[in-house]
Amino acid sequence: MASQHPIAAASAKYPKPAERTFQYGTAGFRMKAFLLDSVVYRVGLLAALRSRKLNGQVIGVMITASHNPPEDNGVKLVDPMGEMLEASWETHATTLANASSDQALSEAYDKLTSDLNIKREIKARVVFARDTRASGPRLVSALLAALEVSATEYTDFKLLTTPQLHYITRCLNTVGTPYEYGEPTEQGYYKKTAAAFKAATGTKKFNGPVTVDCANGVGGPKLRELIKYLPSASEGGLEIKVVNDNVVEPERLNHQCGADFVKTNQRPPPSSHAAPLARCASLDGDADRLMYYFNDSDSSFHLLDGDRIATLAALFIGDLARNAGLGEKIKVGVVQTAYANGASTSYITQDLKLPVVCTPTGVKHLHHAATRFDVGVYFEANGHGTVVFSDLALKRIGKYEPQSPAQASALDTLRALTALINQTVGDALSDLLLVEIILAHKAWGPQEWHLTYTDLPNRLGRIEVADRNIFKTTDAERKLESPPGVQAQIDALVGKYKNGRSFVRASGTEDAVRVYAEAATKGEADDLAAKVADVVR
Ligand code: NG1
Ligand code: ZN
Repeated sequence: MASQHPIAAASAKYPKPAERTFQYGTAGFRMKAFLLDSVVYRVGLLAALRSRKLNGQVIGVMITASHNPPEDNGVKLVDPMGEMLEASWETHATTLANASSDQALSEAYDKLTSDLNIKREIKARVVFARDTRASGPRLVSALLAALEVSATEYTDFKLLTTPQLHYITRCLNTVGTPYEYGEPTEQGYYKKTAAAFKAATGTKKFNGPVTVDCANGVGGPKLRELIKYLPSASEGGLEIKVVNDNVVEPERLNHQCGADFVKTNQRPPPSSHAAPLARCASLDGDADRLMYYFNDSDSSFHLLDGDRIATLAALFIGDLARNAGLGEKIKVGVVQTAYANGASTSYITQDLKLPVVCTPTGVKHLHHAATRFDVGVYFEANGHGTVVFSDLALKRIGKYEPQSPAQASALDTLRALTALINQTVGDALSDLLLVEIILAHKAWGPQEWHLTYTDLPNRLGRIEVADRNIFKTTDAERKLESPPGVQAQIDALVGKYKNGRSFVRASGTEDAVRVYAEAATKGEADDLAAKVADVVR
């Protein structure tokens, strides 16, 4: 009998659960952790292929399920510049994950190797990390099996936030180039971020502490580490109070805390005892999402979500560019999804006079659209986002000779921000520092930030339907083209409400359909959402 293919032999320890179909979605593969061993093994194989295809550039593998409950886990690939995996390779990931047997897997692997013209002799290089979930170490062993059988050179970065792994991946692939991104280590990340934070702060003062809820995830220990590199409050630095950073009991991850809890429930974590007007923020389980919130003096709760962070960043960076004398040379634009509050979109176009682009849900779409601007600010309403600077913008910011002390000061701050902001992907830690810098420069508290515009009341619902795949959208998910006739019914309903807007789309991460509605009053938004939900059911 012919000896078994090594890929198939190693796969025998990680059998695919029968009758399961996997799909590489907006967040990679994500599900109950006990189902993931075969998926992670196969993703490891794909990482090796991707690295060989890209001439031995380093590919990242992150094991995390972000804001999902503790019993879930997930895995996703990071491309060389720290971006999400290129879309055409998502299909290859899905193909490998669904190969029905060890033998079928090795055949699919060989077929991809030849179809994609991948040269086996090129050295494959992979870096990986995980969040604090209990299933992480077990899934890492499945990944290691794949990296070893595919003769891949790898580095295990153990526990990292998702954005830290994106940062390290980009650093490794830019070493010795004109686009060098930083030192490719966790310490390098802290050093770069802290130095930029100090430079961007300048002589400005922080108005009291910020309390950060770390979702009992990996963001807790990493934020504590980052704080060691920042000036202390007694040295005039920012006081950061770290809460919900218990990673010893993994069942507490994302439980009654974290960015997703705050956004979904529109209230602070029950453990929060914040004083009126105190700045509070929440990270999600892998620290790529950030939510701000506060209670005003009447104890009413106000959320400062991704739309607010985007508008604040666009306002500040637009002003800095103008004040630095680069207003004509650097155009700022904002990218949102259909979930962005309509009031934020009006504020950007009418008050800030900046262009807005709407893309489908999923950071890869937003990121891609943002790279078309000189400075592209993108955030999902749920707090995932960042700012990307084009090469040309970086060059102009780097070379410009200021014509006055005022220009020099704005330019210094702008330069510091290009280093502070994690341009690879949304990063809650660097976004947190960005917000704090902006508030300090403007001498704003959360209330002044909140007063920039008034959110339209809105409602987000989740409906389970027999087959969510029949819901097909167009126009950046704002309109349904199927099932036929449904959009006309939605339009007729929307027309009856002042400032009404509503759309329906199938979730990419859950087996459900989401209904979003906004209108002039809370009662009307709820009513519109309920009526649209009835149409969909
Ligand atoms: P789906 O399930 O496709 O709506 C959710 C979020 C997205 C994005 C992805 C990936 C909402 C309404 N949707 O997508 O914004 O973050 O998860 O995690 O928040
Ligand atoms: Zn996340």
